[in-house]
Amino acid sequence: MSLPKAELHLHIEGTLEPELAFTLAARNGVELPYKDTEELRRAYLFQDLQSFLDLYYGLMAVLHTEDDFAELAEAYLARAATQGVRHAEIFFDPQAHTSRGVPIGTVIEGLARALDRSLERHGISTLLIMCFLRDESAESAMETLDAAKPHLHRIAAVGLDSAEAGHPPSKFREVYKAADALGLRKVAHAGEEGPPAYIREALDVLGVERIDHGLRCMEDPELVERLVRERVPLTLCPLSNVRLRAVDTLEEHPLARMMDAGLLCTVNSDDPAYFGGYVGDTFHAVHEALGLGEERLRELARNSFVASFLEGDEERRAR
Ligand code: ES4
Ligand code: ZN
Repeated sequence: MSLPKAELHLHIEGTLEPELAFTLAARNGVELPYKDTEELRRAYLFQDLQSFLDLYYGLMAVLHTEDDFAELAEAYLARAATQGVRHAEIFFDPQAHTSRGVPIGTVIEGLARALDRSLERHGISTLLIMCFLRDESAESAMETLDAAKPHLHRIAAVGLDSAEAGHPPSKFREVYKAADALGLRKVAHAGEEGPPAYIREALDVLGVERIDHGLRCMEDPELVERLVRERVPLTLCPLSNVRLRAVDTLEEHPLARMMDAGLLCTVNSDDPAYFGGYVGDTFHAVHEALGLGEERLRELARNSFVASFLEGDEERRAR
């Protein structure tokens, strides 16, 4: 089934398929520590978030030019269209590229080239969310925000990602304040591997309007009550949670319980090239593993538009 849906939790670097990685490696003269795409795919057995991040940042070494970023985004959009995606709010990690000497303008303008023609080519409206790496310093995040200033017309929101434990949202209070003053909207990963307290901090200290993951809110009934009352959307990524071992099996994923509790849940793919499926595949997987019926799947698809940054006519068009 291919319900029209919005994808709200998608790292564009996480859509780098092994085939494209090898193509770009050859084009840019980058030597990869894998013999071929099969050997690379065999390395996709992760113990936790960090073991995934190590491989993920390593493979980004193949991305160099505007063309590379445009091709990466174009490949995702073409694929997303086949999965019923009508709107995509796309994360990117500028620091993972600037730290390798790739200018932030190359990243943003390359991605923007594919995004600008996405509605016409693929029927998908798009916007960009610039993420700060939370395991880097707040100063580095502030420098990144500063460096993005010439490109701000291309950026809708800021986000926070990478290794969560030990890097609470409050570390980025000033950066989010500065982003807010620039008119950017705000989201943050919280409660993926970090505790429920990080979800509260993301709301209270950073002022985010959406929580990415938020899985661990289920350990804190008072927090669940608040998220329900305030209609805070959660961008859940069930296949990611299985691959990174936040849950043991998809059958044990709390998605159905979270919906029953009244949480505003959405289902997303996170890093689909690494976690075994794009967002349509993810809908299919939760249908099979959790027995979510058609009504629940429709609710998830509807929620994805409600939780998106689209409003009014734009939202009606996308649905
Ligand atoms: C990520 Cl699954 C996940 N969690 C945190 N940061 C990320 N960056 C890319 N994928
Ligand atoms: Zn994520």
